[in-house]
Amino acid sequence: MRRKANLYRSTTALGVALMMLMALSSCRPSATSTEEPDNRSNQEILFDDGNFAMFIHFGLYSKMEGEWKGKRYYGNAEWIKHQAEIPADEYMKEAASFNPDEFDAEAIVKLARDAGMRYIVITSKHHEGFAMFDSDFCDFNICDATPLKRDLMKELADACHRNGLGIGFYYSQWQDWTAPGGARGPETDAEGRKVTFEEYFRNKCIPQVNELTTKYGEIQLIWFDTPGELSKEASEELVALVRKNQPHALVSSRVGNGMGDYDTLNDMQVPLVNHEGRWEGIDVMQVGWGFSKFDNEWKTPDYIVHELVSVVARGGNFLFNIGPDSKGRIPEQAAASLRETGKWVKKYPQVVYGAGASPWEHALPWGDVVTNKGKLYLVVFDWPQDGKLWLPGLQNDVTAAKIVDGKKLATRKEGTWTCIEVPYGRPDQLASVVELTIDGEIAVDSTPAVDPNENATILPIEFATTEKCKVASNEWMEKFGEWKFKASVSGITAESKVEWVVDFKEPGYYDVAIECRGDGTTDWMMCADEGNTIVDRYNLHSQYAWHRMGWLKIDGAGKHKLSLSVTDGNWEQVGIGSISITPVKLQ
Ligand code: JFZ
Repeated sequence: MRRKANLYRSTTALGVALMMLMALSSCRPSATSTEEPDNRSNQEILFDDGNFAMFIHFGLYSKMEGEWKGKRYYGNAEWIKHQAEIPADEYMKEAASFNPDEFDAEAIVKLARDAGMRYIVITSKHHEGFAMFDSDFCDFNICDATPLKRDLMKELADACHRNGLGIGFYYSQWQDWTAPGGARGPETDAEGRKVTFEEYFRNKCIPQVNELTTKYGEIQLIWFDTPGELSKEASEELVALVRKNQPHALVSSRVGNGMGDYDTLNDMQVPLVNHEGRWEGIDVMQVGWGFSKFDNEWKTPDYIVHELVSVVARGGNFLFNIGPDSKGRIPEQAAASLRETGKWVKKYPQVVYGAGASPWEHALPWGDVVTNKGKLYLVVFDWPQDGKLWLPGLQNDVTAAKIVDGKKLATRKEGTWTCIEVPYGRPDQLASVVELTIDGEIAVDSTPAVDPNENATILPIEFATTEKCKVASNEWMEKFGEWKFKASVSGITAESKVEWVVDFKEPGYYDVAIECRGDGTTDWMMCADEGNTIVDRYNLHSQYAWHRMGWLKIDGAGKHKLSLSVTDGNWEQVGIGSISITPVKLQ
């Protein structure tokens, strides 16, 4: 059983009591269920211990599959009304020919189970305003406006309940592009009367959330989204409504105004260091959330496993999206990728279910670490070539080591390092798992360390300390809705300091490279605290790129401070993303 340090932001007395309980227990990373009662609701347990769930974007937009009037739209296919600027009345007419009669709730639930996922969250009404359930408060819904006339939310909720999965509903509470008064929706009704947001909220949003929380049995959560300019009172009212009807259901932080029971991080973002509290990382099978027939960038099992492990290792729960097509079918590529992911999860359940965050608090050069019942699980994505897996900073003695479901391994300590003797061939094509049993409470020095193998150790700017410059997160859209994030240092002057403290196992030469951007010629210098210095000159461009600085000499093993500076050139335009350090192997 896992306890997470929690920023439980419920306003109820129960919530406060729970928060205190969790804050207390979070000091004990490996409490077993016999030591203390588990007071968490089923929903909290599914979230905290399940760690892997399915997101489904399915709506009227799925009918278009990324195409409108013969034109292709890229990125978020669920935004096609907005992208193709389709007028509300024209868009609403599409419902008459939306017939996803191959939607098979049992098959979807089976796929989620095969993938190892513990609950499903489906869009019951996205920004387009179309309800995928039978609603008494707006006819623009799947039962009243389509030839199908099936309440697909009920079918999926029932199938989840029958098969022991949780069910949660996504509901777009602020944006409603077809309901008069909804954000980005028509400003007037059919009679030309001006309609306020308050009227939309009262007459559609609140009644529909009431339907979702009363008609579908016990639910896992309501996933509100894009709160926009929603008032604090409106967010409070939504939370109170969910609480009244479903006392144990969770509410996503995107209900707005700092409320909600857990944080949803930005799309496709895994934090670099452990994130406190109850939180969820989200990602998507294609580029967009709704199905697009033009999008072939299916995530591979390799990517999904890596992402899942990274989210769990940072302390979160992973919600991964698929989009059914216009007939309600799960695309074959999505199903195949998820099934393969599930095979891996079933082989290593202890790495996912009930697994806790990495004591290193960040990824390691070869992979990541999770904890479970006091044991350490090293998930290795880059299997070492020379039979030695190096673990930095573990202060405990290792009493046993093995490949999960495989042979025992020998380990030894070399200073602050633990060396695990591993076979040359990687045991698992996707990601291999090494189990360490250790003596006592886990104690780790999480200072970034250069991997002694020939892997490059990459140190993002988030691990540096900086002075007289600023670190900012840059975000940009690659395609419509495809967000990318990158932290970098800018505002550099001659006085700026950018420093990393890094642990080196051996003295010797290390090949250093810098990921940076700029405009034109710039001169660079890197100094190690022992006095060794290297310099170089680059002609930089607006895109981030790697530039090799070359061999830096480290005289003594252990922790060293590396300082990077720009000594000449167009400082204004310089941005620094990361550095990489690779041991130079010399006989
Ligand atoms: C929203 C929706 O607009 C989108 O269609 C999809 O449903 C997604 C899951 O959520 O998009 C967002 C919302 C918030 C951020 C990014 C995309 N964010 O905070 O980075």
